[in-house]
Amino acid sequence: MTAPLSTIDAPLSDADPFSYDILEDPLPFQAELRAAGPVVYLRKYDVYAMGRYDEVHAALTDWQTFQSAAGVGLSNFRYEKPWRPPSLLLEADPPHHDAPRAVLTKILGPREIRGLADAWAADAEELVEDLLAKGTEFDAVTDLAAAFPLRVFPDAVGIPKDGREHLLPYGDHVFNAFGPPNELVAKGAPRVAELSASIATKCARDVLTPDGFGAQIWAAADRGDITEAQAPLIIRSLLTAGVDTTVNGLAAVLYAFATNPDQWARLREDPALSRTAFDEAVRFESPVQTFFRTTARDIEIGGTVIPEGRKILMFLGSANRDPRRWENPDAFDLSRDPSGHVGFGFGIHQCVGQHVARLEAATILNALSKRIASIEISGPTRRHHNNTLRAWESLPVRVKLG
Ligand code: 4IA
Repeated sequence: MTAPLSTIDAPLSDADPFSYDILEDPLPFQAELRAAGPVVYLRKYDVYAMGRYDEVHAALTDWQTFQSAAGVGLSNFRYEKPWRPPSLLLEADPPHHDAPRAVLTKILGPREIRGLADAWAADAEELVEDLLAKGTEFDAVTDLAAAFPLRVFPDAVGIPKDGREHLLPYGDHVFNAFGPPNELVAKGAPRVAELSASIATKCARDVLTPDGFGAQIWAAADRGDITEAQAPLIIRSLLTAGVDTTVNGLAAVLYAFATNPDQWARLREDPALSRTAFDEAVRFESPVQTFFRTTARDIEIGGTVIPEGRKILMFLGSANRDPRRWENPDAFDLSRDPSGHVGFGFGIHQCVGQHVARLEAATILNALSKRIASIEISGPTRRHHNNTLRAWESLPVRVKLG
């Protein structure tokens, strides 16, 4: 399968972006990738890669050339059977993509979800009060970043209480499975059948509460906007894409504030900055670091021709730190306008749940900023390694009230 090197005119890299060292700290590798050129060939995986903002942004916008239906992981669905039925959103191109996307765009729209805000604010305040009642030292990952989405999002979808402990491990495996079949994937393999079966049971019409996102997806099937066969898979998308991402997005913003106390002070002065803060954290940390596209035709980029049918790895995290696009990209800075970041993707596949994620983030930040004068890291931090996510296992923090 590997093309003879003489036919590859891109700069070559022997790096493994899914190796332990690069997952632990991807930034030095990303700087090398951007320096090497607009397109680089990764010999270890026989794929192309892009690390600069302009090319990543352009490719995400050009879904006709950079298709998703062959999978957005390393595995090429033209030759390999997908490990689970492909997502009707993420792993689809127009026209198949469009009806499921239109249904979710409406259900998860900014106006449509506004009704959740008051109940979520009360939940966030209760979570913060209960936590502070126990003390001023806690783990910002388990006690906040994971606890809040798990408290509000499964209820918003309307799934039963039992089996919710499967959501994070299932997501962790799905995000690993976009990468190569390395030890991270092997570690998840023993539980795949159990976790997939559990998630599937949550997507059935009769287990969902009558008012949640899940029921609204079934109502769209009743109207004929999507088919009955599509409904459970679209609910599966919410359960796959809606938990680990927001957990790590919240962890990212909490880590950014704990290590940039001046920015926390600014947020306290102007709580309306909470939304900017979250998008800046998504730019800065890029919880979803990478995914692939597949070329639908030969395409020339910066003097390199990528042949039709090839996988190309887009480094969202690298594009979001590209100094060609961002002034002082390694600073977490609330005075910046982070819009245009590709942390939610871009173009027709751009995160359909982004308004939900922003509401979760703004809600928890508002609850915290009312009570907490400062946050600092109080012990050794630990990354969680995942082939796609830039994630945290543990962020011990100490807060001062006020
Ligand atoms: C799906 C890229 C990521 C956020 C994502 C993962 C899974 C799905 C969608 C998006 O299963 O549809």
